[in-house]
Amino acid sequence: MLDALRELETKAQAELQAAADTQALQAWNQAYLGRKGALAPFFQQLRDLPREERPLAGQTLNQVKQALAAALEARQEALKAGERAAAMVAEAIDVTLPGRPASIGRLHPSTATLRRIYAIFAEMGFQVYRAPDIETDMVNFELLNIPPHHPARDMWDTFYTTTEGVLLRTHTSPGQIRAMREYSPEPIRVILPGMCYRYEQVTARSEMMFYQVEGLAVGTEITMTDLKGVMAEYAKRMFGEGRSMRFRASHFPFTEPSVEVDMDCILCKGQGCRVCKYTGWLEIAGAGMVHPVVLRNGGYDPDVYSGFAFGMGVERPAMLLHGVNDIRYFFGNDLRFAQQF
Ligand code: FA5
Repeated sequence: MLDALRELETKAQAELQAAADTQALQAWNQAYLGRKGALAPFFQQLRDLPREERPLAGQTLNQVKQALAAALEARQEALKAGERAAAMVAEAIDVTLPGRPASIGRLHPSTATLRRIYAIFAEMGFQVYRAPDIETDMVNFELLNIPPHHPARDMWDTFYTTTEGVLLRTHTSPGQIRAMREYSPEPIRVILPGMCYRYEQVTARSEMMFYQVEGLAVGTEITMTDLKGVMAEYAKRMFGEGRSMRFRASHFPFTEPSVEVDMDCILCKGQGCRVCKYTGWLEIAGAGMVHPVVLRNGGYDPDVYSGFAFGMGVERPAMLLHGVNDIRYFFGNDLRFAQQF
């Protein structure tokens, strides 16, 4: 029996070393150490041995069983370690690769331009006044001296809500009424920035939504000279020293007299180019003295008070400053454009 046991141990050890995965180990375990395994009959035989042979045979049988169990455990550990090592190689992470940089947000080009404009007017004593994008027909048109039949409504047609008389503002001028009604009879010096909306053919120069900045000054001694000085100062600070200005007679229902404010073309320096349509001049704002009817609608007595107002785009000057040739880039949501600023 002892010889047979030794022989079995040698065979079992050899098979164990050959087992290459956990499945093979399980099969081996059943074949040798299991209830019906190769060792089990030896325990039966033990009972049939002569009394004097039993201690040595029993001891040897236990030794073999323990040796095989220990060998199984060692083999299991070795296999696991091998599997772990293989996985480390197969799923290796190259920690020397540089990390992906966190992307840092930046200001939208319109916002950046707006902030430049705020800074320029802040130094001239203008505060920012916020007015709503959603307006009533009354404030967007009627109180600005544009009654329902007025032809200017065609030029400033907009998008309407399903609520009668409520629309998206076409310009920032209705904010004039809101600021005047809040401050009258105090003097006012504000700029009113914000988004405007128009039922407009979208082209390289015209969007259906764009920013404007309105300016409004109301007091007892405000004259056209103040308007000219403020516009000239703005042009100089925004577009550089040595600007020439031109004030062209124009018409807006809410100002009287009304002007278009032009400056010499910054690209061709007044020589004439494609951008200024070979005139040498670029329009930078519509402006004028606040119409007496509008002053009255805002709560100021036009015999005592006067004021000037102007309204200008934001994307168009940004296009000039940064050499952008199509306004549609501003709200096209293409990061390749926005990231250049
Ligand atoms: C007005 O909107 C008047 N409310 C301006 C004003 C205010 C005059 C106060 C007098 C007193 P206008 O429609 O011209 O005017 O627009 C003013 C500026 O807004 C334009 O010079 C231009 O820079 C910008 N703008 C107008 N329409 C568009 C458009 N579709 N896309 C981009 N910018 C536009």
